[in-house]
Amino acid sequence: MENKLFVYLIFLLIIDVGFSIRWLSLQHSNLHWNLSSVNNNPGRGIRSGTRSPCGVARRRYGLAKLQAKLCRSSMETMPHVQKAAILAAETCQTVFQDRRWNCSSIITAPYLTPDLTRATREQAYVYAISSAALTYTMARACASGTLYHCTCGSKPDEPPNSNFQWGGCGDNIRWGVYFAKRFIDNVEKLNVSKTRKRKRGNENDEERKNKLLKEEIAAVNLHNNRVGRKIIRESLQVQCKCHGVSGSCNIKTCWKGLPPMIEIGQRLLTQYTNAKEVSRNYVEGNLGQKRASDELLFLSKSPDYCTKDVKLGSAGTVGRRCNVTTNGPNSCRQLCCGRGYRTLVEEKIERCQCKYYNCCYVKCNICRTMTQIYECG
Ligand SMILES: *[C@@H]1O[C@H](CO)[C@@H](O)[C@H](O)[C@H]1NC(C)=O
Ligand SMILES: *[C@@H]1O[C@H](CO)[C@@H](O)[C@H](O)[C@H]1NC(C)=O
Ligand SMILES: *[C@@H]1O[C@H](CO)[C@@H](O)[C@H](O)[C@H]1NC(C)=O
Ligand SMILES: CC(=O)N[C@H]1CO[C@H](CO)[C@@H](O)[C@@H]1O
Repeated sequence: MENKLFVYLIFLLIIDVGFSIRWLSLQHSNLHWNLSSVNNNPGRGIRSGTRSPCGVARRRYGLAKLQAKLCRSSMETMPHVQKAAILAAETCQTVFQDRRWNCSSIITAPYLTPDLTRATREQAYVYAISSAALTYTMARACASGTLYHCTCGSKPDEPPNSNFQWGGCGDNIRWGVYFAKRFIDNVEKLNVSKTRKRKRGNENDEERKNKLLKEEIAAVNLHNNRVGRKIIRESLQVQCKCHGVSGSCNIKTCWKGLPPMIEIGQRLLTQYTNAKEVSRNYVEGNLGQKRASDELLFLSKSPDYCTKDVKLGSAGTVGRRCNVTTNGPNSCRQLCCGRGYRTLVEEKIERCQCKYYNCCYVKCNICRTMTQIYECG
């Protein structure tokens, strides 16, 4: 464990891009985001902020300075930021659970493994889903009335058709996008401008190259964040409610709302599959100038994630459960990369053959079942 942490720390020192997804570590926090804990502690002294959940989030959960500031000035948004971290992590892990790269590295945030710092295809997905998730929870929070900076989304521009009228309360995508940009993009942008401004005098070639690479990775991250938010906008769907006497649908009101997050995760999976590798020249020349592309972009090819390689952020698939009867990505053939698999027998003890007696009394037997499970060698 210590060894692992040490390795993460080294990578933190070498590559310090990726500040804008460190907040995903809030998925593990149990902080109470209440104002009273801050208001007791105003000012700029050493002690100020130390008791505020924002200060803790900064020190322990890797929030960037800018994010901690935003946290202090609008703390009521923070439960929804935390929800977004959980939502992003769960969605990514569900979508990728059958694959060699199964998104397990998202849970090590704020420590990021190289699969999430080298501007890989996987990183593109994680940035997009994170920015999508934050847009999502904020848009919903506005509609649910828990934030005082925003309310329901504005009425859609297109006219309703004859059998319904716009009403209800739509998810406020505009505000969600606005907040996600401030919370996520600004951190990445700040880092880019900081590296640019730094004096060029004393640095050697190596440092200059390293800096340029960081800027390029940041530009790709920003692009993929934008793709994530765009997917949210495109996922809005018309949702309706009927009014009228006992179940009749005399009056129907509709609004635009978001589907379950997993649908957005699946859409982004398609984008992940079609993600485009771009050259560093392309990034310098095109990204950030105008809207370059709506595809997820990456700079570095990924390994096949078959074998463990800490330097590349590959956990390997040894010991992963696979399925012998399927052709999908979790088939033993694909998941185990041709190394073969072990067959294990698992004994399950369950209640079974349950019967009702009289009205309210259930009696069951205990059954033992043996099932075979398969694990990659
Ligand atoms: C913050 O809220 C939590 C529960 O919501 C409560 O237990 C805690 O005491 C509060 N902290 C302060 C300082 O008010
Ligand atoms: C994901 O992969 C890692 C590395 O192979 C493994 O340790 C972990 O158990 C996997 N997680 C799930 C949910 O299968
Ligand atoms: C393996 O895959 C098949 C086909 O998709 C499925 O029916 C079966 O339930 C899976 N087995 C396990 C143990 O998940
Ligand atoms: C290179 C650089 O400026 N990195 C900074 C990026 O932002 C984080 C958080 O604000 C700083 O701690 C880094 O030093």
